[in-house]
Amino acid sequence: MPNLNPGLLIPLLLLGACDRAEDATATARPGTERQRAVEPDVTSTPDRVLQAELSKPPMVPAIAPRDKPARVVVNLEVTEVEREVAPGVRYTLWTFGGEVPGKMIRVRQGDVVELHLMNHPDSKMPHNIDLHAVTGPGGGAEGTFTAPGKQTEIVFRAKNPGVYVYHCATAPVPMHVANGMYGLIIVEPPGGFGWADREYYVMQGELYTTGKYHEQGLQQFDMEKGIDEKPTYVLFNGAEGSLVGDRAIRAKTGETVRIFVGNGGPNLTSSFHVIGEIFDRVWTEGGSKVQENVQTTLIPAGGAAIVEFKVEVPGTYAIVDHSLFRAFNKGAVGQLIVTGPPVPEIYKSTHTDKPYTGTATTIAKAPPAAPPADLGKATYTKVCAACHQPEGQGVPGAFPPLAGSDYLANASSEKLAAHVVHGLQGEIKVNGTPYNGVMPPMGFLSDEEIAAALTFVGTAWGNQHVPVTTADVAKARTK
Ligand code: HEC
Ligand SMILES: [Cu+2]
Repeated sequence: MPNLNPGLLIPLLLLGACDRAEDATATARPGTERQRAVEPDVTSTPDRVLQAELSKPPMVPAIAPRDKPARVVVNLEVTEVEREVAPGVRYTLWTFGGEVPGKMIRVRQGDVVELHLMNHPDSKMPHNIDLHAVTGPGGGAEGTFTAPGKQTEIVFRAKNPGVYVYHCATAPVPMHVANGMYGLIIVEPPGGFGWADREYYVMQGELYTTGKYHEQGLQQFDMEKGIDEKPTYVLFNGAEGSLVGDRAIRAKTGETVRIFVGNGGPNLTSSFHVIGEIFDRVWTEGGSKVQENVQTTLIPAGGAAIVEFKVEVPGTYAIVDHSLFRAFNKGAVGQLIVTGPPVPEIYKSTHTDKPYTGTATTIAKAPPAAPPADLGKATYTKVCAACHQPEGQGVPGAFPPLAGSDYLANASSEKLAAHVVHGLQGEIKVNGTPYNGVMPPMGFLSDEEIAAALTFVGTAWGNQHVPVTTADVAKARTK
């Protein structure tokens, strides 16, 4: 067949236009519409259906040279797993593919990506995926809201080349991201990024734990520290030491190293730096422009970059966030170990290699924000509706309804307040249907906000609960 690229693209653009016009009038979910519209193109190239090989960090999937787009099938499983995140410190991470950052996806510009998101039956929470490489509503999040034990599918065309963050976008979104739900997808430009001897995958992210830095044992997520943007840990690849010693990334002198660096955030911007190296080339912000001779590159939360450099002098190079307290006191250190003969014409020294040790830090608390006018409804809309839905109707199998809930009707005001302050988990029944999810503690809300939200919920949608008072909330806080 002659060069397929333009031929393939034109009908697709037309289909894309029809698709949008249809969406404006139809009530069907956009994900389904998009998928149907893209289909004819892909079935016309059945010989080019490929199964994507995803890689565990710090490895990067290889990509075979290809002159035509293909349909690439990506299977990504979400699991919630307890892991060691620092020596003696455990945390329940929410993961894409069992890894933090999530398994890396690599496709080519123009490929049609068929992404299946599977949520493991043991998960407690629903999850979804927003890929920044997607052109479409929510980056795919709307089409991939997946309850535990379910799977969903989206199909998208990878239109723009570069390296892109993907992340969970299920409410409360920053909590899902802080728990580890972020990763990178590479959309390879037609000519690739050029030759490199080694490619690695490094991603920064924050952890917010109720305990202090290095407090031992299983730690819980601390919403308040998240809101204050004061992480307990700032980490590369999900755990302190995940790129150190035996697990450091490696190269030999004379080789070119390319690192795809992402920042999951959810809050901080990374000042990414390799101590003792200069980035020969940086694809700033993961885009198409190459900057040269860079010491430190900024990587925003939800952003990425590609850094590339030739290693010339043997030794151990620390990879840091140059906001240095994060490196020395919160875990943001990795290592690149370069082996080879000494190169005295570039650098001469007696080699010393000192470990980094951290010390505990105390985190200041931010003052609470001023309350808005219609407090009950505003709080519900801002905090509760993400899970319980705007009309209190809930999500089957995931979030119980509040509208017409017999559980709510029969619970005392103090009990309801306690659920919001301390969270709620373990099986409960609402109108005869069992639910076994996790409502996170929301004690970061003020007594006034909690009382107003519960009073709103207790009297909206035909509910007839007595008002919940700030005294009820204050009492619940002491328990
Ligand atoms: C992150 C999602 C999430 C958010 C946000 C959330 N809830 Fe819940 N809520 C749940 C889950 C899950 C359950 C069921 C817990 C279980 O199975 O034990 C629940 C249960 C409840 C119940 C008892 C069950 C029922 O249907 O009557 C009430 C009342 C409730 N939530 C009120 C609220 C209020 C008020 C807010 C806002 C201040 C809120 N929730 C915010 C997830 C959430
Ligand atoms: Cu999630």
